[in-house]
Amino acid sequence: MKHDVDQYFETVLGITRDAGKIIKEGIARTKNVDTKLGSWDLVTQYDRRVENVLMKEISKKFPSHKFIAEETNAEQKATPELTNAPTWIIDPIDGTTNFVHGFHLTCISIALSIEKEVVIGIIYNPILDQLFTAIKGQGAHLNNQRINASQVEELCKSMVCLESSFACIPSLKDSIMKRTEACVKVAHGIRVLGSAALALCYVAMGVAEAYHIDGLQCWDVAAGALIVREAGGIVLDSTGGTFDMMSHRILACGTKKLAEELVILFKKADASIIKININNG
Ligand code: 2AM
Ligand code: CA
Ligand code: CA
Ligand code: CA
Repeated sequence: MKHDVDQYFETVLGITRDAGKIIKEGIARTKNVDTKLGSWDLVTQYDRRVENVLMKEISKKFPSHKFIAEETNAEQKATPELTNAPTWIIDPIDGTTNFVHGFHLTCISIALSIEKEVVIGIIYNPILDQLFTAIKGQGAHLNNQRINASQVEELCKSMVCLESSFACIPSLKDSIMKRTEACVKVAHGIRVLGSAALALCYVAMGVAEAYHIDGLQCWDVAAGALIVREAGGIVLDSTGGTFDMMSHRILACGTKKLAEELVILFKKADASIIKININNG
């Protein structure tokens, strides 16, 4: 079947902008905040409302398309499975903790996968009215202006975006702390923005050189990874291999050289944990 990707893009862009109004109106209001995996993993009535609106409106236009969406997935307690079918991968609010605190870095992230390849990425921050978009092969844009990833090749000249929330997960904690420490010692600076999707957009527009965290889901990274690549950046598995959005490991950089330096640094950081564990018996 032939797909009119440009038409899918235009249609879902309009739906996304409309859904953004819910976030813009909600950010200053009282929210009902529930937790999922733990006290750091939040969800509000707005996450569910935005997701429902997006799925309902997209289904009306494209009834045969499938969805992988964060809150629906959480309710079903399912492991997300990607098929060859056209599938909209939706994070209704990326940066829920920011949203709950009224902190302005929060967005909708939507990607379209066809034959397991992401061909559309849309990330919209309705508070700052920043719309990041990419269609495969057509470059990356912020509010219709072309954006490009940084050309910086050395970590000592880089701004690196990381995450802190996963440090609450015992299996990830040691590695996150050691990798963060290693970056702190070398990089120009590190930033923890609280939105994976927006951090990837900042790599795409060259204001950050790298973004990394292990533990994310496909809806956190599907759109952002395409936007980084279309901006000329590189997206890898954080072990240095091929990126797979279903694998929970991501390293996005402006340049290949910087990515290589970070992969080596992360390997050394992880090896130091194993040594500590051996020394502690
Ligand atoms: P979310 O806001 O959609 O949950 C910082 O918390 C970043 O990590 C956000 O992009 C957040 O997405 C993502 N993230 C993914 N899984 C998370 C979890 N279990 N707890 C907190 N943040 C999570
Ligand atoms: Ca969440
Ligand atoms: Ca998310
Ligand atoms: Ca979310």
